Amino acid sequence: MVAVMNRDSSRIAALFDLPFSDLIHRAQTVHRQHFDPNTVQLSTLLSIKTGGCSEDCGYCSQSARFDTHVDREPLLGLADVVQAAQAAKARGATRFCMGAAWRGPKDKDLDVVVEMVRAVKGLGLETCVTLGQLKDGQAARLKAAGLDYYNHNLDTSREHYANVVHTHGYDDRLRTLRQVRDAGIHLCCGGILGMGESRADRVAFLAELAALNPPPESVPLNMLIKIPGTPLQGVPALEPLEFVRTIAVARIVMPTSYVRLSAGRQQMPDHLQALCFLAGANSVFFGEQLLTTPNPDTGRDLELLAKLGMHAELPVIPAVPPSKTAAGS
Ligand code: SAM
Ligand code: DTB
Ligand code: SF4
Repeated sequence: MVAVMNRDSSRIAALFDLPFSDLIHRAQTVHRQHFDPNTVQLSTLLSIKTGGCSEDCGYCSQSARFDTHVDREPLLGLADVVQAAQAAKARGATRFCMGAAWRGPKDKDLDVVVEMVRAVKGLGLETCVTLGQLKDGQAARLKAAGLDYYNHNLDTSREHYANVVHTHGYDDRLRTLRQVRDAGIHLCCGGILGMGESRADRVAFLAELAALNPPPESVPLNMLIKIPGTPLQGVPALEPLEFVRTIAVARIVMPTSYVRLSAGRQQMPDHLQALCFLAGANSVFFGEQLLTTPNPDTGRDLELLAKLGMHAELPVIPAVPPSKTAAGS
């Protein structure tokens, strides 16, 4: 079935077709209008509940339906989470993202996560969670606890999603995104490239993200990590320059969003990561582990940033209101 192209999709397809240098120039120009091009935002991930997930997402190590290297573990305790968040802050991360392998949280699980969000926020870090589909009222509870971002990816085009996931659908994803927005939480929403999708799927995927109105504040773009035991373990690798092109087009169509160069950096040489930054990526996951797979050592990352003359984004210090005596005397 050929997807119908609307005006936005045609514009996005035309960007993909540009000569590489022209595309990168356009992306750089847009990037510099909205961001310091030499600053990268650092987020650290922690898997707070690993494995045993009921869903069948064909890329995921954590589905109970596939025989992978990942075993099921219980929800972490508050003290372990606080310790990991403190360590992330000490290394220079400004956001702490907690991920759970759930179709969605039960209310009793959410009670625990709410305490985690409150505690991490209390350390002066931005907070993010990715817990799957939400039920009515759950987003408001997370917002009240101090949640800044909710990560929930569309992952690919609507059409290709149905080839990769069968236990829930694209409209379920969109419903959770709406609940998150309605609760006043920032959206972190992106996807995975290299899942055997066509360029038309990548065009449709970016069109969906850009149409979220406003687009997600944070857009993680992951290169598929091929997990032995999953249905996508043998999918042909995406051409790296096509990955860079996708980042550049994302930057152009979502000019004020942070675009995160996400999973897959461990497998990328420095010069490919540099091209991704040149294309407009301005955020990474920082820390030696993603959820169930390795990420580059923090030492290697700091060296790479130094080689490129780039630096980590500093925490946003909340403004202190003037005291009554200072203002009044
Ligand atoms: N269960 C929740 C959900 O599905 O939204 C949260 C966790 S899920 C692991 C979060 C995201 O990680 C997925 O949407 C996908 O984009 C990314 N991801 C998972 N496995 C991956 C892999 N093997 N390679 C690249 N990205 C992956
Ligand atoms: C996102 O888009 N990428 C992160 C985060 N959101 C939760 C997860 C990447 C997972 C990579 C595979 C793993 O470590 O299991
Ligand atoms: Fe993995 Fe999330 Fe899908 Fe569960 S819902 S299988 S954790 S991607």
